[in-house]
Amino acid sequence: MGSISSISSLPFDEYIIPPSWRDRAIPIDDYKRICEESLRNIEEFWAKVAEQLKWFKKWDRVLDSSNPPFFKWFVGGELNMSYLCLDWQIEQGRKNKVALIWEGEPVDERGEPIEVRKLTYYDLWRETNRIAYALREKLGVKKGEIITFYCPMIPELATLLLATVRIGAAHSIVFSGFSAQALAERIKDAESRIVVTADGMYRRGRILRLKEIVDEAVKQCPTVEKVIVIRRVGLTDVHMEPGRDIWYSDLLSDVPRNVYVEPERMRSEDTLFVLYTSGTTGKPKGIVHDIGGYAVGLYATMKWVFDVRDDDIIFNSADIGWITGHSYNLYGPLIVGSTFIWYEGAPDYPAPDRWWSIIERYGVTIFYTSPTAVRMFMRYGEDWVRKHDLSTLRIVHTVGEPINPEAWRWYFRNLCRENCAASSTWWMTETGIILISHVPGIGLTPLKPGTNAMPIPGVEADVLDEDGNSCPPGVKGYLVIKTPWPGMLLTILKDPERYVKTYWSKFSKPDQGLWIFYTSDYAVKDKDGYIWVLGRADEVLKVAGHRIGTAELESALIQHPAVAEAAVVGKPDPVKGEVPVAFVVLREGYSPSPELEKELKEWVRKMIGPLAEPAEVYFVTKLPKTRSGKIMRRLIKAVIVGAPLGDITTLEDASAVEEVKKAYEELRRLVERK
Ligand code: 6R9
Repeated sequence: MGSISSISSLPFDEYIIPPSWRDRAIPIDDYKRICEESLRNIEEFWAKVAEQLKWFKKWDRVLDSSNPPFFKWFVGGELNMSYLCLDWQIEQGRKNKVALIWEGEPVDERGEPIEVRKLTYYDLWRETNRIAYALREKLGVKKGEIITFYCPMIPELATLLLATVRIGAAHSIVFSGFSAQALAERIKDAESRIVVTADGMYRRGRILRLKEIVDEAVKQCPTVEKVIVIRRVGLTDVHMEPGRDIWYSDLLSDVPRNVYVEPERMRSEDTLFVLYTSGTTGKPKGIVHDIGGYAVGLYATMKWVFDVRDDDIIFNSADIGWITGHSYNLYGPLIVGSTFIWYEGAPDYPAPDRWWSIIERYGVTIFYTSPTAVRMFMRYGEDWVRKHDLSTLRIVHTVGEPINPEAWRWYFRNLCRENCAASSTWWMTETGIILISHVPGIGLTPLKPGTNAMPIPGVEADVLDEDGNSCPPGVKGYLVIKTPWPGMLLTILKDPERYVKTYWSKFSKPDQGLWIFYTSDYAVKDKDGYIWVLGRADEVLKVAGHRIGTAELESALIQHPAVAEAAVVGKPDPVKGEVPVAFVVLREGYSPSPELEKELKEWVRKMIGPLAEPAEVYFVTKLPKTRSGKIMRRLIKAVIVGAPLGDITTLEDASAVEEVKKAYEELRRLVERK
């Protein structure tokens, strides 16, 4: 089973120290002392990390708390992310070091990759400068504007992003699996003048025509003036709107090879990027990240969580469209001057050992992936893994959702040969950086299958009950962060109120100067102080590690002419962790049918993207509601997971108990029949 079913089944008392890590192992109490020491003065602590980076101008204040919860890090400081990722690395002697190894999806008849490109720090630097020049001089890109990217994982994207931030603009990357509708919404919110895309992309041997999706989206976006198109798959019939669309190669054709663009001096608290993520309403939130705090947080976590050394080869399987791609598949690896791999395509193309062949081919030492991927490979079986020499691996971490102990054990045995540091790293789009994990770069505390271990130094986390009291070991509560940290979000784009309400209202006590960040996750601590995140406490699903709000799904469904009302809940799934399941009330004149079910699934696919497609659609005559008219998702959820009604009635309007029971029984019969 994918999800974590019960707290009592968690292996709180299993302690594992991989043999090759014995000399880097530290006792739990020693690690706790390091953390306590760091928390005595977090400003002093983080300033020491920040001093290791290169600033154009040093900060005046480490942490500005004058307008909480709008915390600002390293105010007065000036820096540039593109400079740190490229120029600074070259200054440190990495000019000819390979930065990015890129492997395209297509293979030859032996299954070997046809396209591999290796770009050094100097290659990236040169290309970035040329693009920066073109963006600024030819397209008039201004400091502070937001460019939207809808692209496959190709090297041009890396340099375009680095060029964007070099000249002080910000990016909003939209995952290339999102629909035209979802893309349009994000372009409009960011008010982008420029959108970057490719003609198409490869996925499982097929070509997806990305530019067409952008064309459809841009129709609804009056702010868009230019669409830059990278030629990736070589389609010959791409529509190019005169005056609006420009090929990437044409944009660069007359830019001198050796042009140098001085990196813009950015303030620490300026915006590096916006990344949209799901919340509890139908409207995605534009999470805004700063430059200074983010750079410092990334630098620290690359060293502590990934223990990066100069000869490491990092393979992170996350797409750039998610925060894990931003932080640990671009900026993180570059800011510490490492070599990292971008693989363009599907993990099981042409066969379920594509990733293992990549690890073998390049001698990957650090692998970062998701529990969903691990469970998918468990299904394919161990033989695919055993065919390959994975002995170079020394660290294999996961992210995105809780990892069930069984999946952890599988990869620890089969990928790690029981000899790697293997941690489930907890963090969020909002946190920017990993906050809870083992930190082999500082010292490895014993591993436990499925745990997130303890907060990194300089960060204080806890598990609280509804009243804000710390939960004793073994008791489930809400995960909170009790100190500001570098890398934290600045705000929600154009919606500071929602920022305060969503993250800082549940447990903060402003009158006492107490600001507590609410994560919306359930968690439990064990007696060693290890944290085990159990899943979301709000109406947000994690489908194959991808965050998707039930409200977004519901709002997509009710836009279909046949749908009067809809409720969506998550159902545990053995591979994806969770999948959406929809309960739908039809309008007059429509009746349930397998065809309509299929149509509604496709509708959601088209409105949001393939990852949002409901696994099942149930047609009901009415949805269970409280007296105040709120849909009782908890009840529907209980039906779906086969849980007794039990404590649900106590949570809701007591006078409705009988009705609630009836609704529960009715839904249960429906679900059991299916
Ligand atoms: C990085 C990322 C954030 C949510 C978060 C939590 C879940 C992430 C986890 C984990 C258990 C882990 N989550 N990592 N749960 N163990 N190691 O995934 O960001 O897409 O914003 O999602 O993901 O529920 O609240 P994002």
